[in-house]
Amino acid sequence: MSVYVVGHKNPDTDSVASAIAYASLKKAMGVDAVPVMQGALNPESQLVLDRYGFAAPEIMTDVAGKKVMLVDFSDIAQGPANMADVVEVVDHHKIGDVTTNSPIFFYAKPVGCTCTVINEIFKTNGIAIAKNVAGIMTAAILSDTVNFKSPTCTPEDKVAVKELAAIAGIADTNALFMDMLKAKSAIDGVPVKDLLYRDYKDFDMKGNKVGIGQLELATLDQAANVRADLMKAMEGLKAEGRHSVLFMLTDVVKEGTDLLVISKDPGLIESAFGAKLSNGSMWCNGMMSRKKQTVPPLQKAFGC
Ligand SMILES: [Mn+2]
Repeated sequence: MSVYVVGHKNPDTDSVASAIAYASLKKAMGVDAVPVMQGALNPESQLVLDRYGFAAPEIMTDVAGKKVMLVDFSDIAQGPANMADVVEVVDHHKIGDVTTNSPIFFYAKPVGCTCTVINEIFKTNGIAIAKNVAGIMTAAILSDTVNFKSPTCTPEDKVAVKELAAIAGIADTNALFMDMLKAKSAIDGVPVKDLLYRDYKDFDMKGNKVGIGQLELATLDQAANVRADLMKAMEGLKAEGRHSVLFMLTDVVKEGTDLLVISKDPGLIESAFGAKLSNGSMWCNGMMSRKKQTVPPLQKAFGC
């Protein structure tokens, strides 16, 4: 019976690369593991899979009656429907609310990327990583750590990239990152709804639903023409019953975020980040990571 390896909803490069890499590890260990994903590839992930010669994993949004291994998440809300038989978890986020009926392999570390954790598990088991698998793992770590600039990045992530890039034969990881950034930040002609959902997550903050999206850009100018439409689409999301909808326009080169805010209580959001809203947004210098720099101050402001 196949076991399905799945990353979180709205798949990013790490959740897809982790699923493929972990399935390849489990296959080498004799498990019939199949990588799947819960939605279409984003442009960055598409570039990465194309470059290293992988077809897109099958999309699976319901796992009724199936055994699943979770990579890059452990929250029920981030998983496919009917996730009742979780047999392994490998992650780098805070521990979520998934439960199991029996003891399982559950391995999470506070590093910048799930692929960094998977690299370690490969080594622990003495299993060689295929060249093309090492390629997508390298790309995933560069993506999740924003080329080592994110505060979530650890020395372990840097060492993992060194090891994996050597296996994959990648001479210039900066060039790979810039190619990914260009693919990711190309927004010309992309419908606003797609931009909004490209990297979007809902959070529960003391009973309040708070949506946070992020778009990483080479420069903020890239989003100037869609800013007003983004705000309108965020209004629509808020009207669906959310307390607040935040959208991070992150300038990867300047290392900061123009934070767009639609909220029932704008003052609360201002107090969370110690900045004033002007024209619906505020510049947060140094803000790069939703997980580490946007969610925790918000949780604190909401009294979580
Ligand atoms: Mn990740």
